[in-house]
Amino acid sequence: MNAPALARIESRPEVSHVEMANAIRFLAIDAVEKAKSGHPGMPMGMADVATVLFSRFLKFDPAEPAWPDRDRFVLSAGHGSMLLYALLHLTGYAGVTSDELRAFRQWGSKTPGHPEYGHTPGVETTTGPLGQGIATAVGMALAERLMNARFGDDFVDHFTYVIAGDGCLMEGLSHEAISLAGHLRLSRLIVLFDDNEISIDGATSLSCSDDQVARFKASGWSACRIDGHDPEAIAAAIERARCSDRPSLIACRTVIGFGAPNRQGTEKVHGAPLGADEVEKTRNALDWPHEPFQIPEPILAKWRKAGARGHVARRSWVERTRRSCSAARSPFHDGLNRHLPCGYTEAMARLRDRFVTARPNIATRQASQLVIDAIAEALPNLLGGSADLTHSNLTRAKNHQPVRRDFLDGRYIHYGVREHAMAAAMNGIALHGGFIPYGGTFLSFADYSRPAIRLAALMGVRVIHVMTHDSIGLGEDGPTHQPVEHLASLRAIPNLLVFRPGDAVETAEAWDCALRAQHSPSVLCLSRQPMPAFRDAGGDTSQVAFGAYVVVEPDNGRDVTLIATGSEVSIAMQAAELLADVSVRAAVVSAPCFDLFRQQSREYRTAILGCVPRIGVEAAIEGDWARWLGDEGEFVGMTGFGASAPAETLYREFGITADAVAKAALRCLARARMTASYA
Ligand SMILES: Cc1ncc(C[n+]2csc(CCOP(=O)(O)OP(=O)(O)O)c2C)c(N)n1
Repeated sequence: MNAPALARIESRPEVSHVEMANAIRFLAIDAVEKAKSGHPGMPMGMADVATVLFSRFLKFDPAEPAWPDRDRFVLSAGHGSMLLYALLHLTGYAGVTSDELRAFRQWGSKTPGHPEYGHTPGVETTTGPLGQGIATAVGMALAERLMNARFGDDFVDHFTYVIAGDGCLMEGLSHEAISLAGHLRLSRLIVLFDDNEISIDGATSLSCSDDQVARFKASGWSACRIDGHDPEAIAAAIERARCSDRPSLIACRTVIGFGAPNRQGTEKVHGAPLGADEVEKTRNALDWPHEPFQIPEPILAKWRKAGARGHVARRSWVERTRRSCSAARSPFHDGLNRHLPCGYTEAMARLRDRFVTARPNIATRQASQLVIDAIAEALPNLLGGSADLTHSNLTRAKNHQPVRRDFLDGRYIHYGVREHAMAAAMNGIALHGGFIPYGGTFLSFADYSRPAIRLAALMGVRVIHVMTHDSIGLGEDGPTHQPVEHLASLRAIPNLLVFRPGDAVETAEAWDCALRAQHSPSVLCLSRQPMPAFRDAGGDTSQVAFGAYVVVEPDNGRDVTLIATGSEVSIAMQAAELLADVSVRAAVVSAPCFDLFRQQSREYRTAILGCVPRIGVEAAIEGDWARWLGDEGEFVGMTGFGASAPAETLYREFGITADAVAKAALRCLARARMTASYA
């Protein structure tokens, strides 16, 4: 805004807080009305809180939405998306125009039903599944403190603010998240709780009697309750929270649908348009005579001025960091930069060569441990962790010290038994920027983190899940711990790379693919049990990057192709030898990543799979194996849950053996011959 324009605005009578808040309310009302769907109640109720936060506290610059030292704002109650879109529009984010608000929830608009990261400027994370936002924000607030410990206040010094509703706090995930945040004393995390005592079914008293303030205090937070419609009370509470040495909850008592005479305070206003009659009455009640989507110029100007507040802070951050010596500046920018440094490429290549030469017969979880140790120094922004299974997942590098509330220089996070919060926090860490997070648990517990993994895939963030104990091969712990359907169900998530490497070389290559996948999360499914090495160098290119490749090719053509993943590749190789004994030429294909294989050209896929009967081998349910096997193929794997016994017994009893694979191949060949003779 130029100086004369500012001077004109300053000479006018002051625009009131109420007018600014009503601008949010009516943009939400009008957009939901036009879309004929959406959630007006929450934006109307939280408009006062949001106005105070965005006009007095939040450090942001709409001209540079990705400025690294901005405060993060997370709308955990994502159904109230119009609150966020209204704020982005009012404060001047270029992409969020009045036309975009008019196109709320419509095809191609920047204003989808729930906020989507990467889709709308100023949206820090995708929210909508309740509880995810607050847990993701814990990761952001943690990343902020870790970066601050490394680079100091000049580079990193910001807050993470969250608006969460009753629904977010009812979700179990919120408990894992607030417990972790309290334990780590994430003092830059401030949650504004929309304490309106209403959810979809009606009063929250129908299903919940928690004392949220006491609950948060018990988890090590500062917590208070205020009138969420009193701007000075809101401001004072935020001031106090900013000075706390703990994360803070501000329970803002609000009226859902504030201002709608017949609907406010009831569930009717949660998720449906008010209707023309009630909109009219609300306009009268709140003294807002303006046409739909019309914001009077002085009010818009006041909002734009609020949006321009952060410009100076950003400029001074740019100057400050530019002045710092390059020794501090380059690692900071290297961390934010998604590319991997040369040192990493060399360290990984050295380790791969070592594996090729030594051919270690080790579990892939052990190979993964060696990978982490080998690259940890070259990748200072690698941030490890485990949900209390460090010694099983083998996720901690020798030089990784644990993060503690009094040691934020650490590089390893003991997430505790909180798989879901770990996955969501890793999303927040990746979104914040500066780190590549990875975290471990057992593959069978992927279900505990699945909603956060799905969001990572939807957002396209690089988060690496190390999931060990990947099949019945874990043995005696039994069927509760033996994943059978997990590979299939994870493979069903779009944009999630699911790797199941079969030896040390493949494990190194899978890690490399995961680290290079800048816009996809990955799951590394790793074995508990050792298995024989089968890979030779195969040139310098990663074979895992192709998703599937030939490990054994008979000299004079193929009769059958045996396709396997992980620990079953060696079973397929033994089967190929059995078949050779009866003069059947079997190729063996290792398929460590279906998703990457699907991305290869049709020619490549056909060359690998061969135009012959195909047998799939995987100690898991069939899932979408038929895609690779066709109708003529057969699958050797699990058809139900596992059992408690030593691994060798389980493989034998469930019929996942070289003998079973060879027999399946012979059956397919016999069928193929019969079909040919009829034709
Ligand atoms: C995990 C999940 N479960 C269910 C829903 C559907 N849902 C959306 S809003 C909502 C009620 C939330 O209540 P509250 O947080 O109090 O929001 P308010 O009514 O105050 O807007 C529900 C159940 C969801 N979005 N996410």
